[in-house]
Amino acid sequence: MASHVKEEYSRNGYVVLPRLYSEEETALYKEEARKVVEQNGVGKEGVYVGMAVASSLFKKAAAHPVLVAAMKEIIGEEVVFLSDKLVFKNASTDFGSPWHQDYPYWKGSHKISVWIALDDATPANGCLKVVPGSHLKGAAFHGGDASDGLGFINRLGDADLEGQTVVDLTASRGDAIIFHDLLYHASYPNTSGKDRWALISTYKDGTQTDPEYKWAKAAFRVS
Ligand SMILES: O=C(O)CCC(=O)C(=O)O
Repeated sequence: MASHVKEEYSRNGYVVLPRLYSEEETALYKEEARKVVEQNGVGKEGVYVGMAVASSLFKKAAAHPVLVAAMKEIIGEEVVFLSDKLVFKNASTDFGSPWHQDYPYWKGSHKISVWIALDDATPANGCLKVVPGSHLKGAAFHGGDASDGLGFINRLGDADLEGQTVVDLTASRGDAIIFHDLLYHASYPNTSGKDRWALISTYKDGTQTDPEYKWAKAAFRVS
């Protein structure tokens, strides 16, 4: 069956899989994520890396067959899950993520991430925003000011965004947004007082050799 996944991903640098996870699955993941946060905390950055290490439920989520099929279209036959993280925003952890590409964090081969909504996400509670097609510009210099202590040490500067078309990616619980590691993306602060939790999982082409990634503790082939 012809699929839009590869074409859309190649053109825009991202593609949405609506309702990849059911209401029940998403509720279960949020509940499990809450337990992980209670046990480990997320600090001021609102980020907890290693959900699939903390719970086998997230390992299972990472291998969802529809997601794996989409990844295979984009990556090829050998799809490896590397790691995942919870990005947690609520009334007290309300940061917006600054504009960046993910590539400076990964290095080596290109990685593909999937942003999974554990809550409905809008500009009011911190949904993603992207510059469609920006992945075609190549790796940008990340010289933006990172002195606010919120993490995200790699930041694009204002000039990189000048004149660019920005699209808000509102999402429903269970939606998955697959995106290229060169896509310019950011997220809104959460001004709603309500939760905006997202699970972000990262994959790579298993045929590519890479530096040793210490953070990829739960890496496994999913295809
Ligand atoms: O979920 C968010 O608020 C954005 C996270 C993000 O941009 C990232 O982790 O690369």
